[in-house]
Amino acid sequence: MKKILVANRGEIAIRVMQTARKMGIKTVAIYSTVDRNAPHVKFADEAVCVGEAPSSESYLLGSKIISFAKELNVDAIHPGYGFLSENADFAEEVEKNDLIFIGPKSKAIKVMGSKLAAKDAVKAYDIPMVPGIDEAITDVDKAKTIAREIGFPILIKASAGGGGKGMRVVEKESDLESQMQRAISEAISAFGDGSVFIEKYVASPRHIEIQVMADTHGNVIHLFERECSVQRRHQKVVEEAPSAVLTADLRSKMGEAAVKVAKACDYVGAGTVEFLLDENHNFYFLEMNTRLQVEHPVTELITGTDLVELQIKVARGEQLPITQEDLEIKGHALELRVYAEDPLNDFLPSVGNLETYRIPSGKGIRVDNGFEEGMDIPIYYDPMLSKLITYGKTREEAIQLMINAIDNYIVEGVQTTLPFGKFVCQHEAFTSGNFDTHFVKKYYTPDVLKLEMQQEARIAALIAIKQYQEDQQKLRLPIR
Ligand code: MV4
Repeated sequence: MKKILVANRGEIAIRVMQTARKMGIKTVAIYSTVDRNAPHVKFADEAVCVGEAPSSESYLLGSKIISFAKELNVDAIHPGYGFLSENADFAEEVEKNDLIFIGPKSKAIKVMGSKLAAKDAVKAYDIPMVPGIDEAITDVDKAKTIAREIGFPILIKASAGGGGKGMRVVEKESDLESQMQRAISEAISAFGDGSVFIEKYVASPRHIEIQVMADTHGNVIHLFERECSVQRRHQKVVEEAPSAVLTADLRSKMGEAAVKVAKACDYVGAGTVEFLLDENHNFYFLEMNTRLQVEHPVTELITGTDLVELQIKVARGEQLPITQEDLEIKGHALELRVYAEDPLNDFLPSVGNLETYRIPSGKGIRVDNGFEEGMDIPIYYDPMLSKLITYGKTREEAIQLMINAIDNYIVEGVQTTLPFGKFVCQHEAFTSGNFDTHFVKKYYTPDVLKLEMQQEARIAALIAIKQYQEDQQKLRLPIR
């Protein structure tokens, strides 16, 4: 494998290319017209424009990307996350064109892309699942019978949904029929598939996911958990590894379950098995993501692995170079997704120019960055600028490192989620580890953040005045 085309942009494109370069593999970047001068284009050995700014006219044009890959004698394509990374047809077309898809086989993508097919595949492996019905429901009376058995509140979920899309909470039986009809029609319009099913609603869960890695020789390992409960409208904002609440016993049970899920779909490559953990520490299989996830760096830091390197080795047909016994958790890692969004304005995208853009560095700080000072934030794509990751011996150290790193992350010209990240890291519910997926809804309001930002501004002003007065003393000039 001499040359890899990275079918992505931003921080993940650079991150994948960095590992390819470390392995002596040449890289090809693709870009849209608006990304012509983007850092991932400059970083690659070669680059090719695949079309206009809208993703549908560039980064999502699978066949066009494949034809460029063949023209440039590429051996493999890495999809990153998002875009085509979980598109089974793309994976199939890549392989049909004698290129290596750095990811799972299209069959595994298909199975795990349907929540019902995923449940079907894993149920033979005795994996704990949320009580409910594991087949598409069309008959309201049957739905009512099942709902009565499992008890309200229940959740109606779209089988083709994911990441919170196509989910509706139903509190009482009288709402069931109308909510089911809406869920079905929404699923048809959003996913082209109206299959819905119901589950018992787990009221205050933590969102815990297990990283798995499988090779083509039957070896499947897990690389422990990531806690992803701090989310805003199903968008993860802060992730960490390990979780603050998992016991060794729970970790081993969830790891074992995740490995079984991977085996259930003959998984190859890097994947993530999502679980809910309820207040009584019962865990339930939710779904499997068949891609390298945004938050993978926290796993790399606590295990000392490079997951992209493992992906490439597996794609080359090699055996995994590590066994389960080789792996242990060392230290604690925290990740903040830095979005060009305004936390004081309902996290709406903050469009503009990165007039000032200085990223922090130092021991225990990693920034997977996709932007440079002076760049405009394109409106066409996910507004994530970077991932700020800190690593310490303990969770407390990682949190303090994160707070300091946020203070040293200087961005002017757009608003970012950096102040929100600091709010999270300083909140008692977070620092105590006593939080769940409702953290943001429970504790965050723009006013709380405004107050904190004003207090900080006041302190900064007082420091500046004190410094000025001291300087004046030294210069012994009369204070004007
Ligand atoms: C659930 C749940 C509670 N009960 N299923 C969210 C997206 C997808 N990964 C599955 N998710 C959930 N499924 C049952 N039966 C809670 C979540 C969930 C969540 C729900 C609402 C708001 C934020 C959430 C964050 C993570 C998980």
